[in-house]
Amino acid sequence: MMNRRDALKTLALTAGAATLGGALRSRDALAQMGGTAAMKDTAAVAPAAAAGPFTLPPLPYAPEALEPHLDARTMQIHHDLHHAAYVNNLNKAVAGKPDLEKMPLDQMLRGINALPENVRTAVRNQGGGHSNHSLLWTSLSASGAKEPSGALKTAIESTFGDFGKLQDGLKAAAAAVFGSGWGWLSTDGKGSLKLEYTANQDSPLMSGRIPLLGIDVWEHAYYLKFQNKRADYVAEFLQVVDWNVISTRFTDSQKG
Ligand code: MN3
Repeated sequence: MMNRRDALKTLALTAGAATLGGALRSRDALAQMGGTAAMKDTAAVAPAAAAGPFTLPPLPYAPEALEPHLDARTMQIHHDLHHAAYVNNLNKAVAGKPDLEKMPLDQMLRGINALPENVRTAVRNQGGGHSNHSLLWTSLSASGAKEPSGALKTAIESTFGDFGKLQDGLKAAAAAVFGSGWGWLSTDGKGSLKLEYTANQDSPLMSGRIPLLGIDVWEHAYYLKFQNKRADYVAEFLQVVDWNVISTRFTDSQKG
């Protein structure tokens, strides 16, 4: 499975392919990201797809793959409608701004405060939404590693005591969000770990950190199945995190 760094590289490559048409770029990006023919078809008919450098990555599994923990209908709506809207609106925000059309998303979010004022809020919300959700789908798997390994396991033990305490911390970070936002495990890229939360679609990238795992606690992420029981949703979410992916992200984050 592709990790986030690869996904964002793909986005950067896609953004750089400025001479190709929007549809072709979109198809190329999906092919690079390993989407199946069925996934490409689904993405190709995503509602009101705006031409532009950014494309909706396919869900890396079927919408029902994470049942009974996360329900198929929520996964489908969350990916096909909510994430698609962030991508489309980000494309609209950067349209006609060549510097931004070519800029990798990570770079845009790290430098959010240096962006022109007339696009800053749109990139913050829509670019943050695209980045956060792209990381989200690839963090989950029905059959992934149930516990961290390698350097991440060691860092969790020295920072939090043990994996159970980290999970308690993630639940607390997710519970601490008032309104819409995300709970995070993040790193500084030098081996340290931190639990944090952000409002709306803000990313740890915006404060110079690297997100390893984000829990989306917008109501659209859980309301159909869990209604107001956010803590129940977070507990189920944590059952389908692929800790192999998160462990790899942590190792990669220290490679500069
Ligand atoms: Mn969401």
